[in-house]
Amino acid sequence: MDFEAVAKYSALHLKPAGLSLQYGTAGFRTKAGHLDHVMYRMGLLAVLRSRQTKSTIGVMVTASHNPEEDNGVKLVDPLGEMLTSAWEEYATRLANAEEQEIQSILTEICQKEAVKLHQYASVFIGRDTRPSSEKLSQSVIDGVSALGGQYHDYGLVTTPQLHYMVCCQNTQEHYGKATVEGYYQKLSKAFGELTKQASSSGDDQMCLKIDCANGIGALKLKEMERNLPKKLLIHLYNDGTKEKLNHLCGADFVKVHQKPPLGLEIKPNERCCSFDGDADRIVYYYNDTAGHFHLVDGDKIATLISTFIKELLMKIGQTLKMAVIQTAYANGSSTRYLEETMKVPVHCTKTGVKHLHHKAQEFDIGVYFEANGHGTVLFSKAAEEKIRHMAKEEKENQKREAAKMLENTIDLINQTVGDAISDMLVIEAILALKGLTVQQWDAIYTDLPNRQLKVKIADRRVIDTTDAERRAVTPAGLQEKIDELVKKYRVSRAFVRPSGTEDVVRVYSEADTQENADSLAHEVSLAVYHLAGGIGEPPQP
Ligand code: G16
Repeated sequence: MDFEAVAKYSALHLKPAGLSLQYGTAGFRTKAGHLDHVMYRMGLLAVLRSRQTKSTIGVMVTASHNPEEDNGVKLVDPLGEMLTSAWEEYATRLANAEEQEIQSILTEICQKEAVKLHQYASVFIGRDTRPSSEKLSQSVIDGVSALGGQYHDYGLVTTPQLHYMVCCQNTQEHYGKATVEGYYQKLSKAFGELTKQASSSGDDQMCLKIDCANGIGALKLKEMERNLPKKLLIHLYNDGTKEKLNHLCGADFVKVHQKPPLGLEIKPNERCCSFDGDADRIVYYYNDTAGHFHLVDGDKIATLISTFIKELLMKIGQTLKMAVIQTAYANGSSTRYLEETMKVPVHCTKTGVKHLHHKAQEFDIGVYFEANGHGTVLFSKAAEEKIRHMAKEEKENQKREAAKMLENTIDLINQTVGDAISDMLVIEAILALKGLTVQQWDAIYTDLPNRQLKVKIADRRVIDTTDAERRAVTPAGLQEKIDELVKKYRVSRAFVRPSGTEDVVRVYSEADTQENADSLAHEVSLAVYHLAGGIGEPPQP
């Protein structure tokens, strides 16, 4: 290893004294000004991971749903999935190392992971539209170069596009072409084929208003639009030309505040959706004729997609094992509907796509979605082969057509990670094929009233959780207090967990009425504030 080069470049990317960061739910995230050294060091780490896996590794500079002033970095493993957890630990150690420790940590990783130093290394780099992202991605490039790795800088891309291209590259383009244009072509073709099969039920135009969170989604949808069939009419809002990223808009804002984003006027019954800052999440919504806002979140997306797939599987007579993976945030009504009405097994994991993704891999077909709209569908190799074979060889027309629909669905879905563009196209196609309006989709089940809040505490690491984050183990007395509060309300549930992307504790509640859900969330917030070291003003109702 060329330690001289590493040291020379390191001196240009010094760590601020006393700063300690953790590789969280989706990589490192904090104020952009604190991240230069982290980016450089993740460039170093990506080279080692690339040499160890003999594959291309991705580095995405983004803080996704966080405010514009923040930034972050996510590492992408060979098949487009999130970095494996053992390497998350190395990432944290490297990010927090003092200057003089970098060399020994790199050496240790190489020894433990049998990294061959002369192995070719390749890193794909992408970034979101934050003003700080360009400079930070240069720091990643310095890290890659210091260790003699090759890189391809894709510049401005959505996070899922980078995941997709890493996967394409490492599967010798079996998954698709490792270019943004290749991504557009693959998805557009699958969408066109799938919706062609809907044309017998009418040639209606599909109209959708999209809030792009003032982020990268707007740029990429504008590029993609010319590939898409004309009958999909999309109108883009919050395209980043005027307002700040994620400010009072975007999927996270809409989901948490349960109200429409700024900058998008909704006429009654119009179908609308919001992306987040790096376009890996999506939620739908509409206003009814009385002007009431209705959110159609990740749980309802999972329900729509899994119902569609299950019906097709029945048509083709396949008994492939399908499951839906959720987190503690999943609305109780959605879990009940899936298990009791749809008879689909449901599993709960910790928050973070990486956890859901791994669980989903255990099934022939794993549909995973977080309530916040982050999710996708995974098809096992065997399931995919069976479906593709039937789509080609099946003699019975009806069965073959259903298999073709499944095949096009597979091609339309970005199986590497949750992808707002791909998910949006899947949803639009399903609605068209099933002839459903957004209201009919929403009416599949009724959400239990719920509330999400944030509490600031001095050190969020004092909260430790268990049971897929549904119970707090520490600090002492907190869970007992939550249990006591939950008992005061009907059909109620609440939990708290430290965020892995923001310096806050998240509180979630559900109850029989919105008033009760709000009141339970507030009381739990107060308990967190008093028992876990709250800072600033106590939470207000
Ligand atoms: C990231 C993760 C998601 C997670 C979200 C919030 O999303 O990829 O899986 O749900 O953070 O995580 P936390 O509650 O730990 O802050 P994104 O869209 O911000 O990358």
